Amino acid sequence: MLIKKPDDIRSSEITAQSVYLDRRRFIAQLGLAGAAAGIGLQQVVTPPEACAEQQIPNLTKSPLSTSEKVTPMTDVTHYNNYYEFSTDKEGPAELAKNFRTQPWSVTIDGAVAKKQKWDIDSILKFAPSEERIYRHRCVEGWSIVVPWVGFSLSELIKRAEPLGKAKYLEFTTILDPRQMPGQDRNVLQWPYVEGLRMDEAMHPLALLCFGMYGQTLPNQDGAPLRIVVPWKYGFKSAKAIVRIKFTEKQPINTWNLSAPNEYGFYSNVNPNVDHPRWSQKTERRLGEFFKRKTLMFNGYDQVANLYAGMDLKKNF
Ligand SMILES: Nc1nc2c(c(=O)[nH]1)N[C@H]1C(S)=C(S)[C@@H](COP(=O)(O)O)O[C@H]1N2
Ligand SMILES: [Mo]
Repeated sequence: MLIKKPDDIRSSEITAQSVYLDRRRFIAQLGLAGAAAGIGLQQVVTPPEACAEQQIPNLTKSPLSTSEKVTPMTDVTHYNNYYEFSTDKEGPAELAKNFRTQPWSVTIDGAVAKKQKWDIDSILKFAPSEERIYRHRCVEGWSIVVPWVGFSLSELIKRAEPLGKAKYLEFTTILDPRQMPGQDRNVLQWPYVEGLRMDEAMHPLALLCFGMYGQTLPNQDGAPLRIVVPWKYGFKSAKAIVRIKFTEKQPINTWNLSAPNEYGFYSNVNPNVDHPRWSQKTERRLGEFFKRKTLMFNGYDQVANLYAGMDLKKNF
């Protein structure tokens, strides 16, 4: 079967994950043995593709960070949703290894004062790089805590000079089936598209992201540029963005197009609104055994006022 809906993936792959983690621990123990024998731990546990990432200098720490325990980097980089490469969680790490992220530019168009194309390097200079440790919850019921690197998306939006009629932002991922084997399959409609309402996108928590764990983003996590919207389900956080269009009408996001009764436009994390095929009341942190309660807005209560007066059961 080609189309893997989250419930096909859920229990089976979460099991696979715990097996995988056990394997990592086993390798780590080998590493300790290696250290005793004079071989550095890093040498033993660092996967070869990690070499491609570069350290990001002058990081400032963000007051928006959670103090919760950060998920180990190897888990975050080897348990991915990135259907352009694979529908398997372990697939993107390997299949995205040679993905080209240079040169890279982002087209800014739609309802803006001036349509333009920005080179990635110029975008990274818009504001100082911050480390933001966020909870991140997938609609499938797993979650992670990641030290992302980036700055507020609002820094880009103000430079784009949106017109008064711009009410939404539409984010488009690169379309390049020669590099992205998943785009030859009809699991989703390509390219991947996501959207935010202007006030959501302007909220300081909405992150324009180009790194994690102090380094540039690994390809499988959305290099060279993605968004991270921590109070929404993970699929709202589009990877490898090449276009940001300012629109008057609400964009049609890819997962909504694929299954409108299951994935809405807003997709705020909400334990009180079940997915039609499973409960959203609890989640499992990667690397942990016991499930924990899922919090409204993923615990980011400061966004609640964006939805004042809205029925979040209808606008799921
Ligand atoms: N372009 C693109 N962006 C995407 C996806 C995808 O398949 N393609 N998957 C989404 C989903 S379902 C999740 S949970 C997060 C996972 O991000 P991570 O792999 O960095 O943890 O990316 C989101 N962004
Ligand atoms: Mo997800």
